[in-house]
Amino acid sequence: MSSQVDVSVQGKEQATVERVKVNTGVQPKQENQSAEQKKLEQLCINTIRTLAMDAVQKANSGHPGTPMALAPLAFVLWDRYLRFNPRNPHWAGRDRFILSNGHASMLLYAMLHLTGFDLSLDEIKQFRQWSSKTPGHPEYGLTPGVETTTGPLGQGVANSVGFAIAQRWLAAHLNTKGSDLFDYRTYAFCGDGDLMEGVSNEAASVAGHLGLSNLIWFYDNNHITIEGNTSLAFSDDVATRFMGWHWNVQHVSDVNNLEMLDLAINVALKETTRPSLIIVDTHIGWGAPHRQDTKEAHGEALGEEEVKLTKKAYGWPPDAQFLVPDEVKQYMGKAVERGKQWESEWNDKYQSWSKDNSSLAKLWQQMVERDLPAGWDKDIPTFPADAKGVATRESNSKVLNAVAKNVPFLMGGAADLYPSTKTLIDGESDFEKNNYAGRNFHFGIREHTMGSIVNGMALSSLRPYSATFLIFSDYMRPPIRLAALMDIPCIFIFTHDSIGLGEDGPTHQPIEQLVSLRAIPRLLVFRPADANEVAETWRVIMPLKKQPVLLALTRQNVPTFDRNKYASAAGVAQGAYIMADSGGTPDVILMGTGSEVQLCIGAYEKLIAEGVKARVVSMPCWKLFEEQSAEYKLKVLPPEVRARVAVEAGTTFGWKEYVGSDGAVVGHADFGASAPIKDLMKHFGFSIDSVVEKAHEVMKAAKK
Ligand SMILES: Cc1ncc(C[n+]2csc(CCOP(=O)(O)OP(=O)(O)O)c2C)c(N)n1
Repeated sequence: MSSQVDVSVQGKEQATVERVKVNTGVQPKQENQSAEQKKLEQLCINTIRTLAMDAVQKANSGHPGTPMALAPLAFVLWDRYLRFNPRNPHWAGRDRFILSNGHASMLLYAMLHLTGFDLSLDEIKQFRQWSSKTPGHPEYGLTPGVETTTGPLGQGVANSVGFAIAQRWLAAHLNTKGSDLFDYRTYAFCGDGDLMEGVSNEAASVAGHLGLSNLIWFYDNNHITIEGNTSLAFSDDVATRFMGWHWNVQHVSDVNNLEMLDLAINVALKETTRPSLIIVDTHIGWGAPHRQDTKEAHGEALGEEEVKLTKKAYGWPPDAQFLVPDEVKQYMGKAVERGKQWESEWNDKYQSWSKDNSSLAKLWQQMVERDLPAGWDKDIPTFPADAKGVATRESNSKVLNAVAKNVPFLMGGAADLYPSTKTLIDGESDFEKNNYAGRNFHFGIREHTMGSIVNGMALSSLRPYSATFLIFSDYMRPPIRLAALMDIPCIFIFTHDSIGLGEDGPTHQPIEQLVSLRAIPRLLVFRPADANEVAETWRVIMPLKKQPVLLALTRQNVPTFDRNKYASAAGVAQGAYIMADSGGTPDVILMGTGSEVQLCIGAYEKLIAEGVKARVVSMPCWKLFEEQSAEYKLKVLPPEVRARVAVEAGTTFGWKEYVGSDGAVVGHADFGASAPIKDLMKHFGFSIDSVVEKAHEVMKAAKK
């Protein structure tokens, strides 16, 4: 057999073909397999296929065609290469496998079941049903062996870059001379949809730039998406794209040729400077007489008759359902012993490594447990009162650095904006191709993939942050939402958090972003009012093990409040707290967040001078406030006080919840404008006097 991988990508330009051709010098591993072994492998592959067909048919919902097509690839990879321990899906030394085309979830569930993960055949029979471990798309934390939640196309492969970055970082810090504990690889399957999405393009560009040779993507090149043939909307030369991003590209022209798959994987494993893409030609719905190569095979159950005909074509008993032949059970079940052995060898290595490197071992344990080193917060500053104040992006920089000093696994970067977001870790090096130990990341102007990469890093025990302007959270919303869905502790930092950013104008001024981000379930959105609220925010967020957080910070200075006069900023821990109060039942409550708390305080001082009983509630994090006891909430916002004013330089949407039908909101529900901040605030009505005026209005209305 030739040792040259076929790389003629769909007859595209000769140049492409020539450039991709590789003389591998590698012989297919399994060339001399016995006919019996080949038969057994085919039986395993058909079991994967039929389980997927049966599960989708039973649910009458799901995607049968892609698992049927990719079964040989999944089999070869999991049987011959992937290192994992089904009895301990969290084993740190395992390779990571990501199914980015998450709609093909039955492929993953079949693999997990057959290789002995805690996923029973009953769970397979409950595919897509209430409370099963086999949901429509793979969900991290729900199904053992699922490394990340996939389904929104492109996310999985983008996460995989974060996984690969994390491995490189861990290796740089934890591998010692003679010890390669952290040497795992990350494999991802993806389809046309994944590779059409922008986020995967950004991710591939990052991976190629960083030379992540520990990363291997398999592209399911089946020419079919939901609407029909890919020619409807897609004519890219994928190989050339990836070569342009400095990837090693190979092409296997038949997924059913296990030896060619084997060869291509071998070549990818030998690559030392580039990530690998293996383009694999497949036929969706493989073997189904009326459904193969059709769009219907993508997302419709085959139908009972077609299932039977397909099984017949496979040489399978047509009426058997969810059949796992004993030989398959036995053969694929060997993964359990293999995995135990791998892990036990790894554990032995770990024991001797940890004896010689106790401080590294301690650090690693902290990362795994998401614990923080003792004294992690000892350098967080307290900021003295200062009327001129400081922008919260600036105070955040100081606090971030104070925390980073004591938490070595806190790391991150910006999308080409660190001089503005102030998120560089001082004195630390850049994470680059020739320095995988760096803690400062340069994600380039790629916000979407920055979020997805950060998710992948968090899923790999690091504590990552990202940074850009709040307006560009719109470019990052999908990974932020997925971080919340997965319960992973990412830190999404956003600065320039309102029209207060000034002259850059309405394209850069967030209006509806804050409230729309607050609407994401489980995500904690913080908008601290001053430097000390920033400090307290970090005290709250760092110990969180399962919750992503988002910080909205100002470009402009805000006063540092005198905490002898006003309540301690430690109230941030309750999400909202009484910051100023004239005593007794208030006539009016003024509430706000971030840069507008100063307007509430200014108005409060004026109102109490007039003899009004007033209260200011700083509300840096709505969701945290909602989590407090009913008693606390009633204390902060007593229902009998109906005269309430909320102040926030953003849309008014959402504040009714807190001000009630008698209250008023000083906000701005339309787009901003390009002008100096002073003029914007004046024209849009953000002033102490306008808050005082609104306070009088609501007090009057509440008396009626
Ligand atoms: C971001 C995103 N957009 C749209 C969808 C809906 N969707 C699910 S699968 C799919 C088609 C994917 O085609 P392909 O990757 O070729 O998968 P195959 O048909 O080969 O299984 C689409 C549009 C999605 N899941 N995610």
